[in-house]
Amino acid sequence: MAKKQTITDKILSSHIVSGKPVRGEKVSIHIDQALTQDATGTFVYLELEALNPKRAECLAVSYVDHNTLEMGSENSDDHAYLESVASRYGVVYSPAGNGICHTLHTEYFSKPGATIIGSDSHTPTSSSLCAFAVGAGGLSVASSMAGLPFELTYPRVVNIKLKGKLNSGASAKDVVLKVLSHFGVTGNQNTVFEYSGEGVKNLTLFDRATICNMGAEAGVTTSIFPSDEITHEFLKEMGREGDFIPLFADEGAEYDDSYYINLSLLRPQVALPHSPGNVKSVSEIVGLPINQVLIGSCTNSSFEDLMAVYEIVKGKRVKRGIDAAIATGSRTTTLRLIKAGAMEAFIKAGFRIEESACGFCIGSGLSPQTDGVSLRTNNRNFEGRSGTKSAKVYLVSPETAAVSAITGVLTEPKETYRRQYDVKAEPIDLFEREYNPNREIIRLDSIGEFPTFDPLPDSLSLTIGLVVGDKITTDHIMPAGSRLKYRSNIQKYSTFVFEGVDPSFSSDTKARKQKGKETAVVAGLSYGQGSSREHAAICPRYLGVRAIIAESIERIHMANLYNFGILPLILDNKSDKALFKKGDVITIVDIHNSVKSGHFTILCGDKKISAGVQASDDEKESLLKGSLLNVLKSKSEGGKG
Ligand code: MIC
Ligand code: SF4
Repeated sequence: MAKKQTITDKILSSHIVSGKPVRGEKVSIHIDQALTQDATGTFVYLELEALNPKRAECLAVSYVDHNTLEMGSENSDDHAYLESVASRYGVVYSPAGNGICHTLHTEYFSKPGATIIGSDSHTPTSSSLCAFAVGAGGLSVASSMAGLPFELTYPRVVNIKLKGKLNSGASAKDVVLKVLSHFGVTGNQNTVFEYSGEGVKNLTLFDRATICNMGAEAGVTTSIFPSDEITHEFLKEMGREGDFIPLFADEGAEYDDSYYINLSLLRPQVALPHSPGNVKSVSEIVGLPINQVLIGSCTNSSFEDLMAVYEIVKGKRVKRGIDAAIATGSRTTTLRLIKAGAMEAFIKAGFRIEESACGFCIGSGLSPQTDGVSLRTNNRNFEGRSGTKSAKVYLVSPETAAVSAITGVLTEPKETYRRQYDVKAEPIDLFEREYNPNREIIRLDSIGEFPTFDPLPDSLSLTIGLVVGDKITTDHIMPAGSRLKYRSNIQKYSTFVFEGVDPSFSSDTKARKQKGKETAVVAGLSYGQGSSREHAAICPRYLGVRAIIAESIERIHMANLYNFGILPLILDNKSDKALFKKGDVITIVDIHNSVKSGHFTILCGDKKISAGVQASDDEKESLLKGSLLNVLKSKSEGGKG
């Protein structure tokens, strides 16, 4: 009898190019769609240029949504490059102002059964439409665009069963905060959360999008909802009925684990500073004084989310002293809100209306006051990400944010504000679709030189440049906010590596490199969680970091380390971390054989410490050659010769 399949099994088995569909094994899959955003995108396209296919081999969309502030010419220079290179390779282009990549991709491109790769960790938002959408480093996205398969570990699948219906002020954000409080933000690599149960039909498409989006905070590969009548209706409304296919797990499919949530019993939740996994019920901390309320981001900026806000704030005013702002996720939502009369109500209530973009979520504007308390509907509250190191960011649903904006303190919403409206979504022609192989690519000042990466030597003597604790995020490694505009210039951006952790790290590491000496960083659990930014590997590598020695490393960051030739050494005994001190000089010998066997011995003074690298053959090749780009380039040159 044929094996009963999960949704994950169904999509992956129809896309496998090589490898066996066995949990924990590496498989390569064909990719149907790729998305990029500007902050990671300039590098994706510089890499695509290096690979130089005739044109993008899959449906690819380049969104401009992160760096839209344009304080100085850097962002505009990047946009000019992105527009021209999109035309050159036949990539669909979405200019600044259209909205956030994940919201737009869900509205206009994602479809049931598709495989999607994106240079952004929240790409799983598109799995709300029953696609298999994963975040990845830029080079992995560029190679998918060049037509190469994408390698991943065949995931374990956790069934999250929903029953009942949300009420009493709870909404989708509270569901995913509950999931995060149960699973935490570490130790969920190579896992998919598949949602099922009768409660699923009570969640709208954008409720599902919020839940899939924040699965990224748990570190899972993706989170998937079935393709049902809600999916069908959504695609019809967006003029894409032809993209619909029903898709469910087989009755009796085998899961690796399951978790139940009764939506009817769920109450509003809040993630406390500085982690999305630090969750409590709002009722436990009601009355907390706040300074700022920000509603929007790729998590809670849909029509339904903002109409719930409208129901709460219409005819009222934001409390004096509270800085309150709203940003829609896309132009589609903005137009619909205008038609429904909600924009007028927001303006009269005293909200600032922001552009449809990432904005405050990535610390691009609206940084809170010193020590300020900010209530936000976005998905990450890492220390300093808001642009104010001393600020405390709390993550809540749009309902909780809206009632609190009126009272001026954290307040629990008690009723249901979600209703049905007659105003339907209207698809708009927002995208530039052009393929001009002769298009001249525009390279203005912001676009720096792409660094080169020398192969891995057989022995290394490295100075421990930094020892850090658990849950070091990519925002710690490569800050965004006001530094984001240097993303296309590694020489400049690398001056900010670990800025908030150790301000002299960058200059010390670079000075060491100039003397011919290289560096290692020692970390605890879950190193590199958060964003997909490959700059968190490229910039340290540029400064001379050759190894990360850690208790564990998160999936996307691990792939970025392989892609740019940094050794990710996982300690066999976690307690050995205590043996390393900043300034120690370590030696690693017989590296080439160690990469092949996966077993390393690190010599630190008179101590011998064992560590491992669990890489696939392709990842090993990338480590040895110094970067995946070197591997791909040598293959294509070999092919030509
Ligand atoms: C984020 O939410 O951290 C970002 C900014 O969208 C990143 C991508 C980036 O760093 O450009 C992500 O999630 O991958
Ligand atoms: Fe943009 Fe924030 Fe979403 Fe990242 S999490 S894509 S910065 S809105």
